Amino acid sequence: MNIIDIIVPDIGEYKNVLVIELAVKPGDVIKKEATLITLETDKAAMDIPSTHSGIVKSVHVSLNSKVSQGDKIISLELESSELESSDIPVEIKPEIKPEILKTNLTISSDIYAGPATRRVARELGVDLTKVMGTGRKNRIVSSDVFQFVKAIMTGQSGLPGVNSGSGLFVAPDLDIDFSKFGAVESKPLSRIKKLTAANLHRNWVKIPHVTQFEESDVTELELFRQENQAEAQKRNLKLTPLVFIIKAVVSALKAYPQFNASLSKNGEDLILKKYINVGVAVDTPNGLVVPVVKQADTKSLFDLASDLGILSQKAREGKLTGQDMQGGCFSISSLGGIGGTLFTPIINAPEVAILGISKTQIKPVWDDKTGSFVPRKCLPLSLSYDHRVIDGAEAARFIVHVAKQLQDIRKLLL
Ligand code: CAO
Repeated sequence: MNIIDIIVPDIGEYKNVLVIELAVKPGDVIKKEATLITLETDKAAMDIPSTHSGIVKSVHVSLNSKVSQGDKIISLELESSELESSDIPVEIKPEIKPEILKTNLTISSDIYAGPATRRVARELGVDLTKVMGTGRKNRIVSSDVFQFVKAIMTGQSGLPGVNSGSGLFVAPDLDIDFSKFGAVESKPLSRIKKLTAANLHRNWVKIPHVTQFEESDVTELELFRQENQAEAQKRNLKLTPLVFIIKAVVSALKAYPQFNASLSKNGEDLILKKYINVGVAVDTPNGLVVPVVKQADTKSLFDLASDLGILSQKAREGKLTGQDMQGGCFSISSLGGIGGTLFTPIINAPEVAILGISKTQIKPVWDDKTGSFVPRKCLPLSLSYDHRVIDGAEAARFIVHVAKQLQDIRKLLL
């Protein structure tokens, strides 16, 4: 038997270089130039090819181990045709990784992809565990990697090639076996949850969010609301604070039209809308949906209460139509019926801002007239806005406007 050792060749000044891929195992029949291992330094990734053809008898390195020039990589039983060949010089071309899409590279020996595909993935910084293979036996081919990158760059999810039901980047260490630490149960995400997850993730990553907080003294408003509750009930309606908040938001959208807008596709223009449709986040057993109260600026408090009642009921029964959820200009997410103090809602693109509502609390507020603290009902507001479109000062003016409208019921009803 003619067995030779293939060693790490001259790799320049590098020493103790990390083995990031192991492409062979004992028993493999390999051809000359086949990749044996891939090394990664802080600047480059390089494949180390075999200098001969033959059968791998043993592998002397392991994944994540470190090697230097001269270290044994494998022992190879030479093919008969190789017996006469002498040492073949090997040229190693370091591949400088571009500074784009540098996701955490996850190393997995279970990935079914050839060295060329792996190289493409490395160059683009793509984690192959997230790519779905379309080749034979689900082998990942180069076009799958390009498709994956395209899906991410164009903000699309659910495309072939993106190996995640929700189109999300999954944390690289999610192949942990959690059952090692205790009992677990795996539950599939609902279709709505997957769609919401992909949208929220895209919006969070793509839109530079800032959240501005404010509090509104709604003591008078709450009195008015209670006084009119009986009348609402006669009409089979419920006057919740949200109805008044929609009114206040409509007023603020009229005063600050840049909030009633979307960026154009090329990002060069702001499209100002001359209609006011307000989306309302509704919590349903299957996940979050955002039906839209259409032409909110033309509606009375009772009309708004009626729309809200119908839409939230349809949402909870899973009966919303595409039409019900289209055309929103600005969204409101109210957690006021649940509790909590303040939160940072995520903008519902292509809208440019969203108002979060938390639970009204009784607080001591300083009263200049009496020179004392008096108990007042305070409603916490959180306005998240797209900072590419809206300046901080504009956001502060908008939220103060909303707060003042709610504070002074006469203004609201005008
Ligand atoms: N402070 C104190 N109480 C409030 C309040 C507030 N800000 N907002 C509502 N309430 C009260 C209501 O008056 C009502 O009280 P009663 O039961 O005594 O009449 C109770 O809380 C429940 O209100 P509601 O939830 O039925 O009605 P709503 O109009 O406030 O909200 C809807 C409707 C559909 C928006 C809401 O039910 C819902 O689904 N909210 C969750 C939205 C969500 O999940 N957002 C998070 C999205 S992720 O960013």
